[in-house]
Amino acid sequence: MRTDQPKMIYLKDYQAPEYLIDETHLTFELFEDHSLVHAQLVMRRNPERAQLAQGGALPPLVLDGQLLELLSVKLADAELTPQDYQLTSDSLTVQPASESFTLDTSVKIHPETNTALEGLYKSSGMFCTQCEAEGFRKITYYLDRPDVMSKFTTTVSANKQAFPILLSNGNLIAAGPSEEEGRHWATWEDPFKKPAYLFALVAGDLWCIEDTFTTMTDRKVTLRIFVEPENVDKCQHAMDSLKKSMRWDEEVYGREYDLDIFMIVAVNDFNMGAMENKGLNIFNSSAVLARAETATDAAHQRVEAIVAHEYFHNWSGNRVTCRDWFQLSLKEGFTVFRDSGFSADMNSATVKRIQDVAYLRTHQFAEDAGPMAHAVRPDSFIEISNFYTLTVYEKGAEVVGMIHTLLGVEGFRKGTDLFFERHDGQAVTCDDFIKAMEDANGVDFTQFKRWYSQAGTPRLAVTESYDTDAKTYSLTFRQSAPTTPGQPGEQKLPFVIPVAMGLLDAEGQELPLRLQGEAPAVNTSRVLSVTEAEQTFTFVDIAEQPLPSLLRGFSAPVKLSFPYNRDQLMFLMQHDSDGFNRWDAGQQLSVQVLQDMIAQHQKGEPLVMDQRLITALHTVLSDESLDQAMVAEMLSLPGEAYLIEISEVADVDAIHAAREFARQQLADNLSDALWKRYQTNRELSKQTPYVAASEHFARRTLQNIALSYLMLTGKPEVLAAAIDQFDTADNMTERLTALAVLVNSPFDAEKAKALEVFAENFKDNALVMDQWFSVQAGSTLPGGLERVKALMQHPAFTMKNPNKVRALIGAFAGQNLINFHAADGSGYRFLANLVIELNGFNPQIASRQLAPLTRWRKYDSARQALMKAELERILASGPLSPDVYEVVSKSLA
Ligand code: B3K
Ligand code: ZN
Repeated sequence: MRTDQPKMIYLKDYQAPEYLIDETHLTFELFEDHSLVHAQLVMRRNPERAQLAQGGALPPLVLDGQLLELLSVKLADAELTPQDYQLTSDSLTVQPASESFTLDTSVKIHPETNTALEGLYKSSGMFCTQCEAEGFRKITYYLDRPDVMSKFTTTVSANKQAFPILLSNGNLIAAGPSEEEGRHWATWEDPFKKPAYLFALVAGDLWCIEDTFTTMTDRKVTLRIFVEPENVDKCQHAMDSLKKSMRWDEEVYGREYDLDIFMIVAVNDFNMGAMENKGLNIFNSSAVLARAETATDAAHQRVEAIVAHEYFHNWSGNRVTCRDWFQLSLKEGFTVFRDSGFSADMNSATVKRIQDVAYLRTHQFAEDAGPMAHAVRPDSFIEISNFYTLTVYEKGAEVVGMIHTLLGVEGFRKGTDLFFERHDGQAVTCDDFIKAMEDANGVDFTQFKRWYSQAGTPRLAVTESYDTDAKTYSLTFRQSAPTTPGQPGEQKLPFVIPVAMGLLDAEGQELPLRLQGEAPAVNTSRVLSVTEAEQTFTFVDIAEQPLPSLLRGFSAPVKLSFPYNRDQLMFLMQHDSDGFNRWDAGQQLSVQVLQDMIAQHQKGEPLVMDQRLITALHTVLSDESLDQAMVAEMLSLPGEAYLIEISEVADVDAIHAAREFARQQLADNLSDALWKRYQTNRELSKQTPYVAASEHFARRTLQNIALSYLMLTGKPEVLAAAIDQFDTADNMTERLTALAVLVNSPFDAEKAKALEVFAENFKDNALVMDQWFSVQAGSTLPGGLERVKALMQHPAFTMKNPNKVRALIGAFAGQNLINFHAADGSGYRFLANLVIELNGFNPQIASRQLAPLTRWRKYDSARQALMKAELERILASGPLSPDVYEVVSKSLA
């Protein structure tokens, strides 16, 4: 860990590298108590920089390297002595004597004690790597930056019995026994140039499932998924997802896979979901393993989406990569947009959109309003690992989605085709992406590009006016942007905001949309491009006062407001032709109703719920023609985290009380309809073998949400149904929901029994035990912190495994808001202690877990003081990793 004050790095300081690496030849010798890495780099002066320097002496070569024990350096075949080079804690500097040369280094490293899970490390006995963003420098001295792209050849040697499988990127070109007894080796060659962050190595005792995929040009690709032997029965869903992804990327983007083999390896200790290393993706086992008995429907969908995401990176990220890490959204925003399109096509597109938007509004909007707010293309950072954010990923995907909306399907495809063709094999910028979109379509996106540089969620306030005599209807849009760190709101320039919309008449029919000055219209849905701070659009031939449906499909990541009354929202819930907006009308109605009750609670008044919400949801529940997944989404009230996000000052107690009261009211008033839906679907679940497919997911989702409401009625037949579902379900989706409703219920004996039975049955399955931890960490019943502390003593829990930390600590601080925000500050103290502990061995996870404390400005003054004091305590706790230092210091600024 560095102890000196971490440095801020700026985009404006970017300079191309002085040297390039054409070939990288690596040899790894893996041992139990250390590993040796030999690197031979075939290098030359970067002609671009040489030209700028106009002759002159050759600049020094500064290689990145951290936590490496240097054993030897050879420059142009001559052994160097310590007088010939400079070594610091993060660099090795040598002085080349010619424009082209080779550099050989040997280093000793310690994967067996690497707890940060970055670089080369060991997980459950196997060796694996994680190099993005700057982990390769913990493996060998290198130009560890994405604009240095090289061809890699990698030889790995290890004990044959313990590590029968030796993998790296590309194709296997040779393998054999080592001279040393009991060891063997394998050599892999990757024909594609790549930056070091895409390097991967795996050595372990793994089994695999194998399949093939025939590409659009009839090439046969071998597909292998490697896992620990006991998990080989849980890979089929990932394999199916991979094949679907490969076909979809050919059909939708014209992208074909390029190597003869594609491999996925599942590892248990992993800081995030997965990593797109060229030809050798490394995955958190939670993002690979899925079968009915052990993984929920949501987990199946997550596996499908992550397999697709990483596979899609082969083009958006690997073939065309980022020039520097400020451009991260070039690959991440675009690839999230691509995986969302894939998931939408594989499942219900509307439901996928609803889920993405609910997530964005709850979490990304909160980030955008907090101390770490940054633009989609940030202009500075201390630690790049802190910028793998919801803004770069999800808002970045929304920005790409707006380009898609503005250009249409065909125009967008022309743009991506040009982008891939023009920049194949290059490291480029977000501007290059936009330029390809512009050039392919003959459009000017100069103003649109503000989405990449201005942070914060824009507000868009809309008002209407109807002229009865002229039969014209006008919508006026006023946009504004909030102040974010380093960017005053008043200095921000107007965004281009595509507003997809329609107008409904009193019967709910959609009206033809003709703007003043246009030819007569046929379309009833269109996209208005709002480009000015204030802008009015006037529609003609509007025979009666219409009701607008705005921002259909959430066509821009903004906070739109329109003064709808509750009857109008109920009308939109029933009649809007846009499914997303039907759901959103329901959410807006719920928010209004909940906000009434939040105010009542704050005034100490008894809570009274507007009965219209019950009526509206009764209508939804009774409509058997609706997609069941859609019914389930509409029945779900806005979450507490979202209600906090939209509050000026969040009153956690009032929000929790109001929402719980609303759930109880809905349960009591809709219990007949819910019970009917529950029983029908539960019967079907009993009769149908588990299938991981859209309509089955939909049926089980509605069944489960019905059960969670019904449980609030406390009726004995519901308790019996929950117990039966827990005992007899053939799949984790039903079993886990049954467990969750019991855990959140007052039936202590039944709860205890279910928890015990579950733990006994699944004690050997770490991923299932993660779910067991999460369900308990999320229980909002009093005493949450004590339960979590007790669970940390459970033999299945360890702080060293990121999945466990997320399952227990992350779920508590992120989802169990009423307990985490306990007025005495105990939740904050608990989290701060854990962050301090995690900082010592896994800075990335420490920094992630810290997020809830950074939002301190959102709460009442007493809680603000408590949260701030904990942040200050972390800052004073000793030498901090750059990761934690950056987040804490920015939060306190
Ligand atoms: N590219 C990786 C993320 C790497 C995070 C490094 N701290 C996974 C993904 O987005 O596909
Ligand atoms: Zn990604």
